[in-house]
Amino acid sequence: MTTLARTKTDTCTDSRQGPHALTPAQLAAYHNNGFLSPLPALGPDLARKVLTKIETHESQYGAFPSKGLKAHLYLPWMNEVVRHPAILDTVESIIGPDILCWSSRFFIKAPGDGGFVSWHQDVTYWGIDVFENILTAWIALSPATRENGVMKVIPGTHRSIVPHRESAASNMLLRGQEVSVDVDESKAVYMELKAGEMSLHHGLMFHGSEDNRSNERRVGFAVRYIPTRVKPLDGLPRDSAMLVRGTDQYGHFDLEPDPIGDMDPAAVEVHRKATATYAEINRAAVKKHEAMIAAQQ
Ligand SMILES: O=C(O)CCC(=O)C(=O)O
Repeated sequence: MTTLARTKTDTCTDSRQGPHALTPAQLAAYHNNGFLSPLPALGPDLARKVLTKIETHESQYGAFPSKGLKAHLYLPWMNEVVRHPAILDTVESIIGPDILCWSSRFFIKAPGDGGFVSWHQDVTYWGIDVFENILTAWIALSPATRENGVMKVIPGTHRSIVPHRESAASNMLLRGQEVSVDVDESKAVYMELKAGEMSLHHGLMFHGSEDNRSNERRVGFAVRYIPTRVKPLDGLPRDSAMLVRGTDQYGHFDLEPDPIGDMDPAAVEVHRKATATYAEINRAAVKKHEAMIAAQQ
């Protein structure tokens, strides 16, 4: 495996405030393993309400475009999820008090649809500094079980970066990317969650999931949080993100506005521009990371 210089996971100033702050033991486990699960997030009642809103939205507008990428930009009830205090208290413990929601997307698996997620590392295609302390809060809006294709991780894989290739058709990732190294499946930890709970995983963590063999829909919402100090890679189109806690003294990203109403036209336009820009960034970022990995081998 290609090992990068020490990531900033170890160097960030931990900030512990609010009732859902992590304990020192949980924080140590996160830094050591690269993930934490299960953790309280929305709770069962709010998770059920959000799921009902998603279903109503789908029945009105059809499936979310681009897997619901950044739906929090045009749906106030998804915006409330990315700003939920229990989630932000927990995230703050790891990345500090000044927090951007860089992105979000749904991972929805219908029974028997064959959708799976290959083993991959997130930050290799995000266009942001891979050395940084970046994480995903994966929020279960329905229960996530072994049978319905819960997310799995390989503990300790967040300390290095490996090359990726693009793979099979029913892969649910935007580019179908997967690590091009052998993965020891016997070490996989399956992060089962009740509706309203979440897991956290580091941006370099090897993770993936199998197909849904149950009779129920698995609905997950992955939210990507970064500290405001994180820099986009040089030479990419200017990216945007939403400030969800604290202040932004750096201005590395254009700050996205909160939506004022469901599908508000101005918010829909902000979303269209942000996702179009991200499509360009994603293509260019893959090439930059490949070049960086090759240079280190
Ligand atoms: O929901 C899944 O099965 C995979 C999620 C994932 O790959 C991610 O959050 O980056």
